[in-house]
Amino acid sequence: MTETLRIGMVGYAFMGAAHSHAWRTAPRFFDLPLAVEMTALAGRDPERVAAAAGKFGWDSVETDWRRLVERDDIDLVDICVPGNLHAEIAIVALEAGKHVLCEKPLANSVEEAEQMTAAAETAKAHGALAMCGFSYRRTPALSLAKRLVDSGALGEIRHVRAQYLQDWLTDENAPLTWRLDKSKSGSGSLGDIGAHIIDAAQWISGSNVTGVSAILETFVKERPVGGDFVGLGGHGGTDGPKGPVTVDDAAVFTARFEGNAIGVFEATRFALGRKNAMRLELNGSKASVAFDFEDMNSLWFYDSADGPNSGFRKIQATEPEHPYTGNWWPVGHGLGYEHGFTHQVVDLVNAIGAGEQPTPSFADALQVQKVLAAVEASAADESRWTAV
Ligand code: SOE
Repeated sequence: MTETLRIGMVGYAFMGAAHSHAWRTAPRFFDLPLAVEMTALAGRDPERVAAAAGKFGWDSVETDWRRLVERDDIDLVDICVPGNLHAEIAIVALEAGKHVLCEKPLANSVEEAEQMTAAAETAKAHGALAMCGFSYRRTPALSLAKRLVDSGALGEIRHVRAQYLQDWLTDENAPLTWRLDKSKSGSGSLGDIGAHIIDAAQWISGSNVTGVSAILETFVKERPVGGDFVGLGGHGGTDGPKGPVTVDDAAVFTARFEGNAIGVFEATRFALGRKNAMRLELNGSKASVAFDFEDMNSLWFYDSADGPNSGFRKIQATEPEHPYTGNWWPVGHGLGYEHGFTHQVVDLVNAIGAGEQPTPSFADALQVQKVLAAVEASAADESRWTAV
């Protein structure tokens, strides 16, 4: 009989919804080595957590995450709360012998990420496995880009060009939610969405960032507080009290990678008209790939071997041969944002079933955290700025 993996999830807002959908859907479309049970959902507000559990299909609720972690009928703890809570929950869960899936960025500081990575190493020796949720790795077209780079099709990687552009903070009266409070989120656009492109760039190129030169900017210094603001963006009203935004609104940096590659990164939630433009382009000595999440089912590929009349060609990454897609629709009908989270669960459950380290590991996510910290240190060091 198939063994069961009993999930306990902490948090039920945007990421909680995405993860709930993934836990519900993964076993229905993929053959998994373990059955999945959505056992318990934790959140502080009894009414809201009960409503979320009913809506998303969790069997029971807890109003204290510690109670959830202590339960004997929980095998895996899925952390979908703001970054300031990641380290404590993950470490307690790993020490209790639970597997852990933790949303990105792994932590709010390198120190916390190091502690989490150490806890994950210790737990692994006892069979408990930890993974960080950089879900975009599981977008079929990006996975295909990784496959092409690994096959040597691009040759030596020279340029990495990465952008993550959104616009949900452009309204100056969008409320001061936790993503704008450094004590909760660690950083702004940098950690929220810059972390994704740092992870994707390092993963696909197969080399880590070794140094950066950065600028950060906060365009809107104060925003409406009070009220019951949840979610992204929105409008907080113009007459009430305001509080300080303590994170970056935009991050721009150049980078060097191991090997000879150089990179340019940009992360902002102020790029009007760009909704979820997570873009990546890699230029190698033989070929290039380019991707934009706003056209997420496609990967653009330029191969110099095609000769002088070649150009970028669009690969529809929806064929059964492409990563993950064979388990979905019959003839390339296409996938969406939520599928990356489902594939993340599939890969995690497969790794747990095989007793193997899932990726990205906490150590991989610690490397991203080090890049985030280097960007902040570089931006704060005014002596590196050359005035014109
Ligand atoms: C908000 O910018 C956000 O929800 C991020 O927090 C997610 O990680 C990203 O997938 C979509 O945008």
